[in-house]
Amino acid sequence: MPCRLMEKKVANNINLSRRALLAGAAAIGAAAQLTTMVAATAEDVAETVAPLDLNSLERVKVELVAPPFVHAHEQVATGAPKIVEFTLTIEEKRHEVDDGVELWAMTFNGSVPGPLMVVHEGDYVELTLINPDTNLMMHNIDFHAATGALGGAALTHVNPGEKAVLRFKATKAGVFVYHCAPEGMVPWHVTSGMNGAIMVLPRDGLRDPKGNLLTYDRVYYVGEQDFYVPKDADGNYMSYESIGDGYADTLEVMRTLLPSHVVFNGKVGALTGDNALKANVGEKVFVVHSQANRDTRPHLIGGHGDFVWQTGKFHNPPDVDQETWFIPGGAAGAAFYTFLQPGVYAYVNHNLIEAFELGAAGHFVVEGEWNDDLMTAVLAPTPI
Ligand SMILES: [Cu+2]
Repeated sequence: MPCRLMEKKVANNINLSRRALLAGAAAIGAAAQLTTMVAATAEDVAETVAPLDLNSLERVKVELVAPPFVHAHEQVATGAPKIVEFTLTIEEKRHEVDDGVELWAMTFNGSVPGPLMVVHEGDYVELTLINPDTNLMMHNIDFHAATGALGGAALTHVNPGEKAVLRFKATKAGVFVYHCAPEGMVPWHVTSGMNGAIMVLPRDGLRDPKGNLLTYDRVYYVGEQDFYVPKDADGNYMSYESIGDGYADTLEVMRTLLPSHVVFNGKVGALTGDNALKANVGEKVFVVHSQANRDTRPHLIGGHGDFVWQTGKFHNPPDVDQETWFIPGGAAGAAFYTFLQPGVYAYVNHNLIEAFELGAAGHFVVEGEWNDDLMTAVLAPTPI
C-alpha cells in the first residue's frame, strides 16, 4: 500500500472519530467501510490518469453570485474551450427557514441553494472547495455534470481547515445538480441546504425545436429545498445549540419523508416582496430550477413555459407551450418564457399544498403595457 494512501486512511479514521460525536455510532461502521473504498478510489485516480496538458487553454476566473442571480456569461461561446475557475467556501451556519424557525444549514458560499455556475460544453470546470476551520464537519462535492469518482466527491473530501481543487471536463450540455455527499451523512447534508446547480450551455447556444437560436434577456436560478425541522412534544419547532445536536431528531423527521418546509431559495418568502424576481413585458426570461432531493412541478400562474427542458438537458429538443413541468428529485430543469402581460405572477410548485402551506412559491413582478387582446374584463364583478 503506498505510504500516502496509508496516511490518508489514518487521516480519515481520525476524522471518523470526530464525526462519531456528531453522527452516532450506528452510522460509523458503514461510513468507515465507504471511506476506505472511497479513499482507495481517489488514490487510484490520482495515480493512474496521466496529467493533462491544458497549458494552451485560456483560464477564466469567475466570481460567483448568490441566487437567484447568475454571474455574467456568454450565451454563445466565443473561442476555444476554456478552463473556468470557481471557488466555493463551505459555511455551516444558523439559518432562518421561516419567521421564528431556525435550523443549522450547511451551505456552499453561505446561500441555500449554492450559486449557479455557468460554463460551455467542452470547457473544463476547475473548482476550489474550501472548508474553513470554523466548520465542524467534513464535506465534499458531487457534480452530476461530471464523469467519474462519484462525481468528484471521492476527490474532494475536505476536513475543517482543508481545501481541495477538482477539475472536470463538461461533456454534457444542460443544467445539473451538485451537492455534498459525505459518507453516512449524504441526505442530511443535502437536506440541510448543501446543494446547487451548474449550467453547461451548448457552445452554439440554446436552440428551439426547429434549431433556431434562443437567447434570454434575464436568467434566474431557483433552488427548491425540502427541510425537516423537528418539533417538540407541544408541536413547537426546535432549535439547537450546535449543528451536531439536532442530528438525531432531524434524521427521525427525514425518515418520515414528510418535510416541515418546502421552500424556494432557502426561506419562506425568499422570492416575494422586495425580493421578487423582476421582468418587463417582452423580455425573454430563463429560469433554472433545481431540486436535489425531491420531485417538483414548477408552474407560472398566468403564464407558461414557452420552451421547457424538464430534465434540463439541452441536446434534447425542448417541450413547447407547457403549463406545468416535472423535475425529478436529483435534477435541474430549465424553462424559457417571454412575459406578455404586466402584473404579479406566482411561480409555484404546483403541488399546491407544498406551495401554499409549506412555502414553495415565489413571485415575478412584471412591468409594461397590458394587452387587452390577450385578456380583458368584459364585466367587472358586479351584483347579479
Ligand atoms: Cu456537506
